[in-house]
Amino acid sequence: MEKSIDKATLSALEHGEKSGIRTVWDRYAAQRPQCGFGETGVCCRHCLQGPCRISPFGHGPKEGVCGANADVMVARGLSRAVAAGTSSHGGHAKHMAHTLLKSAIGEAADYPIRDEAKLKTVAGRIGVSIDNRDINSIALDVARKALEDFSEKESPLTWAATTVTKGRVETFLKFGVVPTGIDSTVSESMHRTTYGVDSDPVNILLGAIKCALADYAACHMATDIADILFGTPTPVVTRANLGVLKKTAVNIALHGHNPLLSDIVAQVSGEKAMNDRAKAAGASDGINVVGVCCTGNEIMMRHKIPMATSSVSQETAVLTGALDAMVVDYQCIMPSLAGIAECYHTKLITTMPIAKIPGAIHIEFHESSAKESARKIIETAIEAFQKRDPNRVNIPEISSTAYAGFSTEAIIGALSLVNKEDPLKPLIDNIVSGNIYGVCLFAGCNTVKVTQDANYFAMVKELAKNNVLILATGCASGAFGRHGFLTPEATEKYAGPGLKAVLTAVGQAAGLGGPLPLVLHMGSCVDNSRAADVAVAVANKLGVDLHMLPVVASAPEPVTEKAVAIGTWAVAAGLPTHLGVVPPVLGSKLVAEVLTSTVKDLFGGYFIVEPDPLKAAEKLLSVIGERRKGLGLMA
Ligand code: NFS
Ligand code: SF4
Repeated sequence: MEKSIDKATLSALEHGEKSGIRTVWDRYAAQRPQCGFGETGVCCRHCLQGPCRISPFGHGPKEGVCGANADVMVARGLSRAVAAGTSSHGGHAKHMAHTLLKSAIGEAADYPIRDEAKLKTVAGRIGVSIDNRDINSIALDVARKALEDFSEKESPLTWAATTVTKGRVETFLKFGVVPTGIDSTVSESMHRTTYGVDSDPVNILLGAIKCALADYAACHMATDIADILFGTPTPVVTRANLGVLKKTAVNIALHGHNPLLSDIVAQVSGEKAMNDRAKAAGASDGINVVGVCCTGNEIMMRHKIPMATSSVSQETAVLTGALDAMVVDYQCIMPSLAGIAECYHTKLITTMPIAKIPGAIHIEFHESSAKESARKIIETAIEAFQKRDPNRVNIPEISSTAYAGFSTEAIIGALSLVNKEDPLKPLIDNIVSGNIYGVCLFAGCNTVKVTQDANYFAMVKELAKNNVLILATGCASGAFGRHGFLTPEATEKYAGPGLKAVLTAVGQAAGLGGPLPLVLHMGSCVDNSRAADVAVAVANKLGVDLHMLPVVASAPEPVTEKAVAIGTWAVAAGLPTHLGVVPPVLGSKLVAEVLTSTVKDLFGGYFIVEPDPLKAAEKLLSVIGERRKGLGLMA
C-alpha cells in the first residue's frame, strides 16, 4: 500500500529513510498482522481475572470468566472509547473555561476578551444577563456557567440544551440520554462499563450516546470560549503543506489542540524584538510559525498561519531537517517525535503538566505568565536554529493556497451579502431547487491504515461533482488544504454546475471576484460544533428537525477516540455518518446492527461503514436523495 498520495509527504519520508529514521508507517508494518480479537472488539481487560477473549469465528468459549459475552465486550469497548474522547474535549473545554474565569477576574492579563459581541451572544443564549453590565462581569458569569456544566447538575447541560433544536432535546429526553455533567457523564460511562455493572449491550450503547452528547457540549463550549478570547474567525488566505517551512527562518511548529498555547506563541512570534533576535542569529526571514493538526487549524483561521502538515504525517515536519522547534500541548502528539527530533537539531517542547514526553524539553505554560513562556519557547527555537545542519535540510517545495476561517458567523455574513434581511434564504432556496443537492461535513484524521488523503481526495471530487456543499474540520481540512481543495480554483475545476453557480454568486457578493472555495474550512475538531450550528439554524428556519435534513457527515480516515465520540454525537444529532475504517465492533453482530441500523429508528442518524471511497460517496449521495424525497424535494 502507498503511504500517501501527497508528494511533499512522500519526499520528506524518502529523505528520512535515507537517514535510517523509522516513522509511523514502519512501526505499523512491524505491528502487522494486528490482533484479530482486538480488531473485532472481543477482548476484555476490565478486571484482574482477565484478559478474556472470544473468537469472532465461533471457536472456543462464548463468554469471559465473569460471563460477559461478545456483545457486552464490544459495547463496553466502544463506550469507553467515547468516554475517553469526551474526556479529551472536556479537558480542553475546561481549560478554556478556567482561563476565561481568570481573565474576568484579572488574573490572566495575556487573555483579554477579544470578541465582546460573541461573549454577549453566548451569554444571551445561556441566560446570562448582559444589560448594563461590564464585560468582565458578563465573562465571569459565562465562565461560571461553563464550569457548572462539568459536574452533575439537576438540569441538562447548558451547552447542549441551548444549542440544538427543540426536537432533538425532546428526542434525547425520550430515550434517557440527556447528560447533566460533562465530567460526571464520563465518570458514569467508566462506572457502568467496569466489572459487573451494565451487562445489557443496548443499554451500554445508549450510555455511550449520552456521553457523546456531553462531548458535543464540550466541543461547543471550547469553540465559544476560543472565539470570545481570541476572536471569531473570518476568512483568510494562507498556505498548506511542508513547503511553508523556510530555509531562511527560524521554523517553529505548533502542534496539538488548545489555542491557549498556540495563539499566544503566534502573537509573540510577531514581536519585533523576537524577530530581531532571530535575524541576529542568522535567520534573515526572522521567525516562521507553522501549524500542525488542530491547533494549526486554530491559528490558521485567526492568524493566517500556514499549515505544515497534520495527523499521520506529523513526523515529516521534523524530517525536513528545517524545523527548529516543535511545540506541543496535548492530544494526537506521537511520542515518536522525541526520538526523531533527537536525530536532528530540532527541539521538541512539551508545555502541559499532563503531557510530558521523555526526551523533550518541558517549558510549562501558565495562564498567568503566558507570553513569558512563549518568549522562552521562541528563544529555545532560535538557539536550536544555530545548530541546524544545512546539509540535512530538505524542504519539499510544495504547498497550496488555502482559504480558511469559515466560522458559522462568517458563512452567515457572506450569505447576508446576498440577502440582508434573511441570510439563510439563499442557502435554503438553493437546497430546495437542487443547486445544492445536500451538505457533507468531512471530519477526523488520517490513518496509517489508509493511503494518506486517498479517501478524502476521491470522495470530495465525487460529491462536489454531484453538487454537494462540502464543509471540513480538523485534519480533514489539513488533507483538503494539501491538495488545493480549499480554493476557488477547485470550485471551478470540481464543482457541479449548480454548486458552482451558488458558490460563485456568494463569492461575488462577498467581493472575492470569483467563487467561494470548494471546501469551506470551518476549523478544528471542536469546531464541528460550528457545522452543527449551521445545520441547527437551517432546521429551525425550515421548521423541521435535524434528522430530516439532506446533511451527512464523513470521517473517511479516522483514528482517535475523539473521532469516535464526535461520530457518535453526529449520529445522535440525526446525521448519517460515514466511517472509512471499520471500528472494532465486528465481534458483535448485535452491536454492529444497532449502530448501522436500529439506532436510525431512535435518532434518525446511523453509521455507514464503507472503506471504498467511491462506494462511500455513492452511499452518501443516495442517503441525501432519500432525505430530499422525505422533505418533498426533487431527488
Ligand atoms: Ni481531531 Fe485534532 Fe487530527 Fe484527528 Fe487529531 S488533530 S481533534 S483527532 S488527528 S482530526
Ligand atoms: Fe474477563 Fe469479565 Fe474480567 Fe472482562 S470483566 S476481564 S470478561 S472476567
